[in-house]
Amino acid sequence: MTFKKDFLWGGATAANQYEGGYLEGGKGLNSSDVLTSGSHTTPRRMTWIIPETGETGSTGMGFGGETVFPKGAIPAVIDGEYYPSHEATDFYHHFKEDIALMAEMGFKTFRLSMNWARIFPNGDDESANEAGLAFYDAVFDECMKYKIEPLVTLSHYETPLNLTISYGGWIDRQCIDFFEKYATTVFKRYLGKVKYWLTFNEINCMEFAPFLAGGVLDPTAQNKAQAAHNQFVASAKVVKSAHEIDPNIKVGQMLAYQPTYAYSCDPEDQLLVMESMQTALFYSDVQTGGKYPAYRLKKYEREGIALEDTPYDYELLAKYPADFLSFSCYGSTTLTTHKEASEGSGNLFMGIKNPYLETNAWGWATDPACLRLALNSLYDRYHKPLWIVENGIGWDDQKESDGSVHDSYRIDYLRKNIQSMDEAVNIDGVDLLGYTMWGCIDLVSAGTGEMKKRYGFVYVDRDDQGKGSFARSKKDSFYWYKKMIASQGKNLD
Ligand code: BGP
Repeated sequence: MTFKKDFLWGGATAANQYEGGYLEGGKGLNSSDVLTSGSHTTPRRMTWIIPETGETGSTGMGFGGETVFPKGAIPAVIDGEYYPSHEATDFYHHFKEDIALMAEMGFKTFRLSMNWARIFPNGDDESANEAGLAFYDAVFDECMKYKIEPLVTLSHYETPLNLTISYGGWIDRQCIDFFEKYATTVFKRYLGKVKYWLTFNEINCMEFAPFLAGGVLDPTAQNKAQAAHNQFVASAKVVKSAHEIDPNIKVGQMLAYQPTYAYSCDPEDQLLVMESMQTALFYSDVQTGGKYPAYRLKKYEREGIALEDTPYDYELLAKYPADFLSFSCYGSTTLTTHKEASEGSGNLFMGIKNPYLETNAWGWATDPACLRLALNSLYDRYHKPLWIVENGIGWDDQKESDGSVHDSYRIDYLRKNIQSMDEAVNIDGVDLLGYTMWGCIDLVSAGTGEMKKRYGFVYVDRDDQGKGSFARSKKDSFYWYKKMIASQGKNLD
């Protein structure tokens, strides 16, 4: 079986994990700039200062580390701490080389995110920062040179830090206007260069890591609900303005989604799975489906959550849903109410170990069926075009002295996942726009801040202490992916 001619094969990245160029060209601080590194066992932290006393410290960012800011503390970059995103893997100075490597693999698309604080350094500035705009002009020109279609995320775990400090992050409705101004600025500036946009990366991350998702400092249930609502309204508003600027622009939603299994046939386990799926699907029910689902409204009623909203918000949501639904999917999650099962881990969703599946060193279960299952569930629910914008496997790759990396485990993972995607498209008839493998050039892990959790087709010489030359070298998977794209997904050998 094969994929349609215009299928968008490629790779995905995010500014906060890849770009570097910290404060260069007038960039302001954003939320990811205050994240330290961590590991599988030690959660990343975010650093703070109490301006009145000068006291500094750190707190968790979700993902196993609870967020508790002391009174008077604001997030800040602290001397002597190591922040992996500041240089990341230096796309800022390597974009020509990297895009050429992508072109060599035959990429039809390249997913990157725009660093909001590079365009509006404080988030609420009167006018945009020209040096920041010019940087992305150069990047998109390079893409055009190779006929690579950019897919641009407007906010990938980044909120200008000033919006957090001065407004409390996305809990303030003014963020809707700031975001709309940012989005319309870049829609107009890159008209004719960028057709595909995504609003918020893994918007449902608001449940687990609201600082990452929306710069929210005080993660109460009320605040998370409000911040999510504001992002939904912002998303609808930018879909509206994108279509007014050019009806050909497509603005998609981005959801973290993976199939979830019940560990046993105990009905209690089935109910647990249902509730867990509602937690994720609430975000696509609103942003792609166009309205709040009953199960979430009831939950808010039970918990005494009252949204600051207007009737016009709901008109916007219904009238301007996302044009397509994109999602990340790395494997599956297994859940149980039975206490004796052993713990597992995974992308946003913690579960238990599935005895039928293998895991990588970070405990993420790889599941050959996951893409077929995910694609079918989402297509059945929304009947909208889908796009897999993240899939891949993190591994502590070892580089040989000649620069080669023999990543047969990655090839094996991709082969099975693409096979599963093929079945969803060619057997089940799902409408799929594209596939972008996560972290196509090695970059910093979002969950742990490590470099050693690598995903790429291209190895980058950079370690967890911030050392390395940033030299790029091709892994075995580079050649495999190139062959696979050239055959339109037919040659998986
Ligand atoms: C998703 C994020 C990405 C990416 C990926 C892999 O949640 O959208 O930013 O990092 O997961 O996760 P990690 O980097 O923790 O391995």
